[in-house]
Amino acid sequence: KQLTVAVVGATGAVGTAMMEHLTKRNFPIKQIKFLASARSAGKEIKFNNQSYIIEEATPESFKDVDVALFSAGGSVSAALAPEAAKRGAVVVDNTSHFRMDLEVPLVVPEVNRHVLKNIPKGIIANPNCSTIQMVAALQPIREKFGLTKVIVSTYQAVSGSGIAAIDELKAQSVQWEAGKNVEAHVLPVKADQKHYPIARNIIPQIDKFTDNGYTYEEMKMINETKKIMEMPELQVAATCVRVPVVSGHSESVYIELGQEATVQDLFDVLKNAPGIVLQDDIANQQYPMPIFAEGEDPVFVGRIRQDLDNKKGFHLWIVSDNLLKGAALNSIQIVEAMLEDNLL
Ligand code: A2P
Ligand code: 11C
Repeated sequence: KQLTVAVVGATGAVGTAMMEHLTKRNFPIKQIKFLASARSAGKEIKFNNQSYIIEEATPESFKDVDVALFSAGGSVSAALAPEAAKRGAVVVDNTSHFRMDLEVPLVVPEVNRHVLKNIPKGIIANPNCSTIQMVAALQPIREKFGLTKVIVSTYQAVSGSGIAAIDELKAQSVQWEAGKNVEAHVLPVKADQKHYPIARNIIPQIDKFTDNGYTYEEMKMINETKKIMEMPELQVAATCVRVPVVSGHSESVYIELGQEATVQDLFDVLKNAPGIVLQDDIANQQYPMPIFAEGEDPVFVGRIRQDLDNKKGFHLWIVSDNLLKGAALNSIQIVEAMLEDNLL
């Protein structure tokens, strides 16, 4: 089946990755349109060696669209995703806006593709990038050994915060080298009061703070993990940190299983898990790193160690390209899963 597709936020960091991956995966496209803000309307964009004109996203943009891939920010999704769904499009939304809505499935195909059977609002949510790579790696372990607790600290790349943050890291690196004043306008959060340099720094704030002292990013990891894994009872804690890496989120994850296991048991499970590459050979200094994960599809897992005090406890290091499995690729895989299951 060939689909008419709209990419909303086509000029952004995720939108660009979305376009590259639609081509790379030979996605069955009948027609495609590229939507962004009025600022970009009329500009040319290249897709699959052809030129297209970017259009401003409006409710009418979605007439006759089968699948709308949204990554233009929460407020754009809030306003336009229901309009797209009303016009018959299946929406895959990359923002956090609808994720915790009980009538919106939140999907990582390797974990819970079965929920795609029921899409009451015509909207499917793509989880937060740092959540996706973690649950993709934990699901096969959980299936075999159970899971009771997750404590994660993230090391997140600037591209998670969009093109402006990538530009800022690059500009600040040049400013440092030249001995100039380092200017910070974007990170940690464009809309928050203070901004700090990310070049030569790490920032323990991603998204704004909620009332309980955790940031929204941390609460997203906690709540989305429970929803996707269908484990409201799972104990989850997260600390989310921005590091001066362009793309590729890294995570140090401590887990407690439902039963005792060995490192070799976890190797065996992860070696055969879909979408996972086990990269754990310390004798040869093999472990996942963002510089090698950038541009790659899989979730890389390594540094697996048994906790020294708890035989059910394990430490893992999980790395994946946040713009790919964390965003564009997972969105495309959701549509591919629907096609395979005859849901479109
Ligand atoms: P534009 O380039 O026209 O501003 P990023 O996350 O990399 O910053 O990208 C954000 C994406 O969201 C861009 O494609 C941007 O388009 C798009 N966008 C921002 N505001 C709107 C809007 N009001 N309507 C549609 N797209 C928008
Ligand atoms: C980041 N994880 O790295 C964020 C970006 O909820 O979709 C994705 C935000 C979201 O900044």
